Amino acid sequence: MDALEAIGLDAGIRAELAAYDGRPARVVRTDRGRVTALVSDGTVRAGVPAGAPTPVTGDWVAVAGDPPVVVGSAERRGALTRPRPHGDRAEASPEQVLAANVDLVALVTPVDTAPNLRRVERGVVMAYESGATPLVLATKTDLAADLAGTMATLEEACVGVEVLATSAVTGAGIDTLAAHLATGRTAVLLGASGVGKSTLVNALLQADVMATREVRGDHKGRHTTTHRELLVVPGGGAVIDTPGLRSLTLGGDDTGRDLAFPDVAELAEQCHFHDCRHDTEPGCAVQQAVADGGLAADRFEGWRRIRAANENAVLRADPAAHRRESKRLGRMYREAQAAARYKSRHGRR
Ligand SMILES: Nc1nc2c(ncn2[C@@H]2O[C@H](COP(=O)(O)OP(=O)(O)OP(=O)(O)O)[C@@H](O)[C@H]2O)c(=O)[nH]1
Ligand SMILES: [Mg+2]
Ligand SMILES: [Zn+2]
Repeated sequence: MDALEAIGLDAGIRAELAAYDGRPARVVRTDRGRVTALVSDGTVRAGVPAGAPTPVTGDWVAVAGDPPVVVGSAERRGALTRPRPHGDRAEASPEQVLAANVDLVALVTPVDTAPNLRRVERGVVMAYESGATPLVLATKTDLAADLAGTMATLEEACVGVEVLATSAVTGAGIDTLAAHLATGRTAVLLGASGVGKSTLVNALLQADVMATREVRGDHKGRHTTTHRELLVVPGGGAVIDTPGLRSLTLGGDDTGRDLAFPDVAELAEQCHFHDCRHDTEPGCAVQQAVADGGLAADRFEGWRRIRAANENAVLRADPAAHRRESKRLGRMYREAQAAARYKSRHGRR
């Protein structure tokens, strides 16, 4: 099989790229206006013409010329994005694309300590927002004190999402992960620094390709991986290693949330008010389910956190909404002040 077909090049992408006078290539990494890309018989470094948008890791492009230049790119079939950080608004787009054309977004979660469920939930929402399938990759299972218990906790926190137990030390789960990619699919690994992303990549590749953190030595707070990079898996498919993300920022879209919380979304359909916020509204099916144990209180708390994160994202992206919200809070504050003054004047009742 053609090397590019093994990582997902199909007739559709070929046809799109054929419109440009060049050959198909897949971007493995980018730096300062240049890309490193895989072609059918190796790797090229190609320049990006001034003014053209820089492709991202995972993009399908056409390259031509000597020295090679990117002459066109295929429409993205989904992309993992995050809102640009504050103060980084000089860029035209409010979103930063982390990886393009990914089929699986793997939330890498070490189980040597209790997993951070709120973080995993955010990751699942982010994965759904990208249009890809989420996958929770539990790592370091060889160090887990109570593996069965931790896996059960993760599965409860990720309704409808596959949770795969892996260890680079024992090799557990690596074949299963490879099998997910063998059909030419691409996975991107997301997770905090030190969770074992690069170690997992090396296990998949059966070679020490990515540098991993030394066991000894003080690497506190330092990221071992500093670039996003796409790597070809020997049995087919590709994996994108990423630098640890300190926090996962959501884009404000409720679709991802509803896909990640199908249980809450289904209950919400039974609420008396169609725009119920499940706070104190009468006839709220979600609150009812929490009260009678049908919905775990912690799961509902996870949902609320996602809603809050989404609402924040919307406010950040929309200055007018931000001003409206500030005004609303200001009004609430003044009303509370007035009520307090009234109370102090007329005594508590
Ligand atoms: N015992 C054990 N240790 C592991 C496993 N996977 C990774 N580690 C160790 O965890 C540490 C961090 O691994 P990395 O692969 O460098 O972590 P990373 O997620 O790539 O980190 P960044 O590149 O900084 O984002 C290393 O010391 C690894 O040896 C595992 O399955 N079992
Ligand atoms: Mg790494
Ligand atoms: Zn409700």
